[in-house]
Amino acid sequence: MGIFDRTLKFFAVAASLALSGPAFAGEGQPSPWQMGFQKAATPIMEQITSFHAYVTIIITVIALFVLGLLVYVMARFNDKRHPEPTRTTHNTPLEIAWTVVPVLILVAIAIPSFRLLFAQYDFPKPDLTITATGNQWYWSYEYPDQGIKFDSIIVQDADLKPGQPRLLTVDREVVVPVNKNVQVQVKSTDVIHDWAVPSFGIKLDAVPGRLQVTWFRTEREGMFYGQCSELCGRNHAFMPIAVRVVSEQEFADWLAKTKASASRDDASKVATARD
Ligand SMILES: [Cu+2]
Repeated sequence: MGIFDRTLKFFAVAASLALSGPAFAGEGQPSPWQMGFQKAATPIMEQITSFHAYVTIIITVIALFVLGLLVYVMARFNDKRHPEPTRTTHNTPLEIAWTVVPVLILVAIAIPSFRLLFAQYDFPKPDLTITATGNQWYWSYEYPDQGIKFDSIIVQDADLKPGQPRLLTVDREVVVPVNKNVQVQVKSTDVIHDWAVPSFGIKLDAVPGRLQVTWFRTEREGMFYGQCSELCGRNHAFMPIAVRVVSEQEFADWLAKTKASASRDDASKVATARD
């Protein structure tokens, strides 16, 4: 196959992947050759996705327009076709147009942009509060109102069960109920980490000595994965975030089970301490 054929094939594959982006995008996790965002699991992420599409259209139209102007100028006003340079220095209508049109474009971008920003920071009354604390190199979680506290550690490749995604699976997942406002308080014990779950539209730095707050409300049950998104040292790539969204009943069951096992853990710790 010649280089031309190969290039053509590459672009054909790239174009078909780009067009089928949403079909490829994983549910709660990235998928091979994914081009777009992960499927939105919260209203905020839906808003982010549509704002992204809207701005991409504007950018594309502007880029094509400028490209068209350049090609036109090169063809029309080159030395051969236009040997005598024009002496034009001012054109008032044109100058007004190229000032006003960009202003209008910026306003058209600013309005939905601010609407999205305000929606992200418009914290609803939380139904559940959890604390995510970044450590080198794992996350620990706390449900302060339920008295639950645990570390969430990556599962090594050799220990993965069928269906568990590599580099994303943890031993203890965050469990939250569906259709509830979950407030997440993000902290760090050492360096700056970042608690990010793409399908929720969340990415928030965990800064030592500072309490950061965000929230989400998922519309579907399922597993949703994220990763630490601030380079934090040697094992930065190995501290995934796994959130399991379940029904209210399953959440109540999980709470009861976790509380019971936590008190058992405490008892065994006391026993070990005595030995
Ligand atoms: Cu990190």
